[in-house]
Parts: sequence; structure tokens; C-alpha cells
Amino acid sequence: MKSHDTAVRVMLDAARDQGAETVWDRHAKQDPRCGFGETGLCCRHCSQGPCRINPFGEDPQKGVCGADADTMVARGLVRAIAAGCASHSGHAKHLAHALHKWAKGHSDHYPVKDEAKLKAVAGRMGISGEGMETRQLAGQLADLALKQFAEGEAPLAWAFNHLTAGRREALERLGAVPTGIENTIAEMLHRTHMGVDADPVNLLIGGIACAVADYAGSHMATDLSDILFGTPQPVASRANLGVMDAGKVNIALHGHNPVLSDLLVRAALEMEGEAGEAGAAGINLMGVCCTGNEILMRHGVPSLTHSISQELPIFTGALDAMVVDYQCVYPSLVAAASCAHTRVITTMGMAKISGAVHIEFTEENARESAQKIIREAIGAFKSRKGRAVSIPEISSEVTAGFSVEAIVGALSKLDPADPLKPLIDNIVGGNIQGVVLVAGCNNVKVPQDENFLGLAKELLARDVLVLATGCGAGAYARHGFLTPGAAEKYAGPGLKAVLSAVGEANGLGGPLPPVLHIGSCVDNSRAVDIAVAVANRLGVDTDKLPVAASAPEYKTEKAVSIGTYAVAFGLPVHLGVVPPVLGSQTVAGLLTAGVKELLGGWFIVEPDPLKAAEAIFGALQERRRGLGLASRPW
Ligand code: MSK
Repeated sequence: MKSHDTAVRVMLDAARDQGAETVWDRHAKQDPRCGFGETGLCCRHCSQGPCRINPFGEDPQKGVCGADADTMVARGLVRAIAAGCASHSGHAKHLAHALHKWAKGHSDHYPVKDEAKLKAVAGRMGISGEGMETRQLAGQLADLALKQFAEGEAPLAWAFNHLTAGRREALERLGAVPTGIENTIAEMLHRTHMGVDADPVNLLIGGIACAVADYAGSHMATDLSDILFGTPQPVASRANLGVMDAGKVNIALHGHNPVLSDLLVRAALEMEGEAGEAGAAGINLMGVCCTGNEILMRHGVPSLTHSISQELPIFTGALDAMVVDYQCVYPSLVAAASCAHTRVITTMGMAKISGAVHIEFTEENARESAQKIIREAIGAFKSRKGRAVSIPEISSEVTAGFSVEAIVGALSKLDPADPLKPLIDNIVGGNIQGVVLVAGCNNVKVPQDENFLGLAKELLARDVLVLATGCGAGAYARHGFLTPGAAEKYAGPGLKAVLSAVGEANGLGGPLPPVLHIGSCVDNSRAVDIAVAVANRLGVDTDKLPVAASAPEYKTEKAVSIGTYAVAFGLPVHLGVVPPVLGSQTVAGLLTAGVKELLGGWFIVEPDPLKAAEAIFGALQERRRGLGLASRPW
């Protein structure tokens, strides 16, 4: 099976009938995969190579420069972390520029929407804001944000100000303290150049520092998005290909950064009239991947699809435009659209795709670009007339928008004086056995959503609360896990009682969903904030909490970096796809066991979702026993 999503399977048949190629076809053409690459034993860092190491102990055992398997594998891994960090923090820097330009009067398009969040973030970063106008405070925060990228005094404040005291000490003891975000990325590239760092332990410590820098960038992206576009609150919507509407101008917004998509939401509302003049019943915006999560959380814009199924909406014949910013956007979209009327529109100077329509988007020309993009889509809608359209009528209800502020707000209805108390009491009492953050992508090597679904069903039934981000949240959205009904269907009795109590106290007339959609990939920082708040409230470090993370179908370098910072913060972290580290027993051993002694967290690598759930549940129980709480067998 290629996908557990019925709508995806319908569209795969349509793609086959249209003679179109998809990610699954290209995946099959890559087999057999190179064993050296899969185990991390191929090095292309200099032109004496590529060098390979024989994983079975025979020659060659060293690269031309003398690098051994441990060095080769460690270098490959930490370079992936650096790329992940660069992606999340590039996204954050873009937002910092948008806020900075508004604060300095260079652009009117990005006013502060959430002043309370601005003050709260500024306060956490040491800016009092006393007596300051909003623009002045925004300017000071944006200046501080931009300074976080250059080399500065260690430790990096946007990371360390959001951790427990114990965690800060653990990272300092290890020497995994980033200075500036971009400085740390540059150092990783330098260290992994030929002939620099050849000590696998030292390389991995550098990789952990870089992952902590990634956390700083991710947290900054979350904070600044909330300030500029509003802090999410629970919102109802729908997810899956059935959210398309043949009578409207269908526009999918794909990528990661709300700096473009949030403005397109505003522009679309203003341009309904133009769509009507073209014969459309309106403009239908939909989201793909994390841009989809950003506009779902803040505006209730429905989610169209996620990750590996991103090409498929084109084969309905009803998608008028696929508008992309950056990250996780397959260049194959252009080929998929070549036989359709769909316009693939790139918007960022740093992320063009040959064959796509490029409409450059900057903070200064934001409104004009947004209008131009929507006009392009309206033009495509006109050219669609008379063409066949087939939309699978499949979609699920969704409740999303669970920011930290929204979760605390919901809990405060149970205990206004101490909102975290109901959560902590239920963890201590065992109604909630633990909390697992399920994050990351779909990976074409796994039948789409199989690991997400298998894992959640097992954990929820055992009273484990699930938080979800990224395309993981998307998988749960498309399969109906983000609904009150899913609590009835999947949650164990203890968890169901807690979700029902919170739901009733908030006047929902039913339970909260058992999987809480907390946002996009950068919003994994929201989960860390909750863990840190609970740890501080209990007077322990985050490595003592019955909290874990999982990326059961991960694929990107960003996910590698997120997983590494979660381990650095003391969490057991499950990976459902084997990373390219098996070529080094030293590196694999450090990641799955050695690091636990140093930081409390470790990686669990398990492709089978049932076995993975058992291992994660076991890790939660180990934590419960450590806190003196009652534990349960599997
Ligand atoms: S979009 S990083 S495929 S989760 Fe954040 Fe999805 Fe993974 Fe991209």
C-alpha cells in the first residue's frame, strides 16, 4: 500500500490514468538504494572522493584523507543538523525582518497583531518595554532578534532563556552551547570540511550545539509569527482533498512561512469580487504542509494535503494555483502541472523552480504581489472552463489552534489560580500516563500515515496525550484524530475523563480532541515550552518528565535537527525511519545509549509502529517510576 489516505489512493489512480508520474514512481526508480549512502559511509566532502568505507570490515576502511567510518558518519549527521538549523532560522530571520521593517516604518504590511505576546516575548528576552510605544518595543525586539544570528556572547539567549536551569547547566557541562545561530551553522560547515574535525564525539557535541541553535531559531519563528499574525486559538476547519470546490478559484498555499500566506488570506477576502467577475463562486484558499498549518491555526483555512501527496491535488483538474514559499516543496510540481491548467507560482528569490511562474514577494511589495498572485490564479480559473474536474469527496473535521496560550487558557477554566495544576494532578494521578509530541514528515519509504496512525492508536488507548505538529498533525487531521469524536473512539478511560472535563469546563459540550494540533515544524518550540513550564512547576529538569517525542515518518534535515534538540532537552525520541548512521557503531551507540548518560535523552530507532509505541510507553513508565509515580505494564 502506498497510502492509508483514501483520497490519496483515489488520486493515485487518477494520476496513473493521466500517465503522470508521482513521488512513488520516482521512489521505485531509485531502487536498489546505495548501501554506502544508506549507512552514512559515503563522503563527498572533497574532490579526491567520493570515498566509501566497506561496512563489513574489509578494505577500504578509510577515505583518501584517512577519515574513518566514525568520522564520516558523524560529519554527515552534523551537516544535516546544520542544514535543518539554517532552514528554521532562515524562516525566523525573514519574520524578524518583517517586524523590523514595520517598526522602522519601511513597510506598512506587518503591524503587530498581538501586543500582549509582544510584551511577553520582550519580557522573556530582557526588554522591559516600560513606557514604550508598540512600534518602539517591536523595533527593540526585532533588533535583538537579528543580533541572535551573529556571533555573540554565549549562551544564545533565545534558546537558553526558554530552558530549565538544570538543562542550561547540562548543556554547559557538555560544551554544547551555541553562540550566534548563523555563527554556529557556519562553524559546523567549517568543522566538517575536509581536514578539520575528525573526532566523532567532538563532532556530535558540535551537532548538539547546532540543534540547540535550531531551537532558538524555531522559538523565534513561533514568537514572531504570533506577534505579527496572532497567537492561535482553537479553530474549526476541515482537511483533505475534498476541501476543493470546483466552482471557486482553488488556490493552495504551500511551504512554511506565514509572511506571504497570511497576507494572501487578507488579499483573497478583498478580491472575491474579481473572482466573481471571472465566473467563480469565490476564492477557496487551502493549505499544504506547514504553510497550511500556519493559516489553519490562525484563520481556519482548510488543509488540502501534506508532504508526499503534494502533487496529487493537481490531478483533480480543479487546482488553479499552487503558490509556494520555501522548504518541502517538490520541484516535480511543475512537471505534474504541465498537462493541467494549474499555475505553480514561486514567490521567494531564493526558492525558484524552473518552469514555474515567479512572482517575487518582498515585505515592501507584499500587497501588490499578493494581488498579482491571486489574479494569476483567477486567470487560470478562466482557462479551466470546459475541462474535466474530479475531486474526491473526502475530508475530515478538524479542531486546531492549540498554542501554549490556548492550552493554558483551556486549563484555567478548571483552575484559574493555577492552570497547570489540573494537568500535573492528572499526570501524577495516572489519568494521563505521559505526553508524546508526534512530529515530522511523511516519507515515501513508509506507507503514508501508517506509523502516525499506528503509534497514536496504541498510545491514546494507554492514556497518553498526543501533541502533533507539521505533517504529522496533517496526517491526524486527514484521518479524523483532531475531533472530539476521536477522544470517544481512541482515548483510554483516564485520558477521556480529562479531555471531557476540560471540554465541559470550556463549554464545548464534549471532550477536547485526543491529539492536539499545536502547529507547524517551528512550533515544536511550543511543546518544549509546555514541558519546561511543567518541569519548573514540579521542580525537576525536563529529562525527568514522562514526556517523549516521535518522528515516525521523518524525511527532512530539519526533522533530524528537531529530534536532536529534543534529545538534548532530555527526551526519549523515536525515529520510524533509520537514519544514515549504521555505518558507525560508535555514532549509533552514542545516539541510542551514550547520550542518555550525558543529557538524559536518547534516540529509539524502530520502524514498526506497534513496537515503537511499546518502547515509547516503556520510556514514559521509566520516567514515572523515577518520579515515584505509579507505573503500568504495556
Ligand atoms: S512541512 S519538514 S515535510 S513535517 Fe514542515 Fe512536513 Fe517535514 Fe516539511
